[in-house]
Amino acid sequence: MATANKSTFIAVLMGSRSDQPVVNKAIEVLTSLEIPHEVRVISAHRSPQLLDKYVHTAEKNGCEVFIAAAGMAAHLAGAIAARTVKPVIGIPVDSTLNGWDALLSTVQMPPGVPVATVSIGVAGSQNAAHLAAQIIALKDSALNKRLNDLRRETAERLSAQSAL
Ligand code: RP5
Repeated sequence: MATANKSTFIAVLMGSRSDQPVVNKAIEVLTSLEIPHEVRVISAHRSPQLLDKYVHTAEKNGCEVFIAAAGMAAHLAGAIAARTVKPVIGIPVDSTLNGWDALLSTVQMPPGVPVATVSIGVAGSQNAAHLAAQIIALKDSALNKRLNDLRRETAERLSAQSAL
């Protein structure tokens, strides 16, 4: 898994290795956009001390956005948001109840401690990476251009395929 250097990076966390197939979609997007990222498996419930240490260390080392994927009682993104004012994006993983449990656990944060929650599963995972990229692009003009190029290329490709 990729490890970021000291400059700005995105931290991608998952609550369990069983979340990895979903998280891989976010990693693919971050890699294709050439955004430095660091990937960790840390559970909010099973390894809370490690989570505490990781969030503070990552922030000190240049993490600008946290992405957190978890299933079931998905408190990972919220637990990160409780420890930092960097933007936190939550991916609800569809491991049980079609992901409804994780969606509600991730999105229903109390006022003042937001988690930007994307849709359930692989589509949400891709969007988490795109949203994180858009946040980083606020201060990175080269990345901003790559994102606009990607939107234009997608529109052109779909336009070319539009005739039935
Ligand atoms: C959550 O519980 C994890 O994010 C995972 O989605 C789910 C099940 O975890 P495992 O039992 O597969 O480790 O904390």
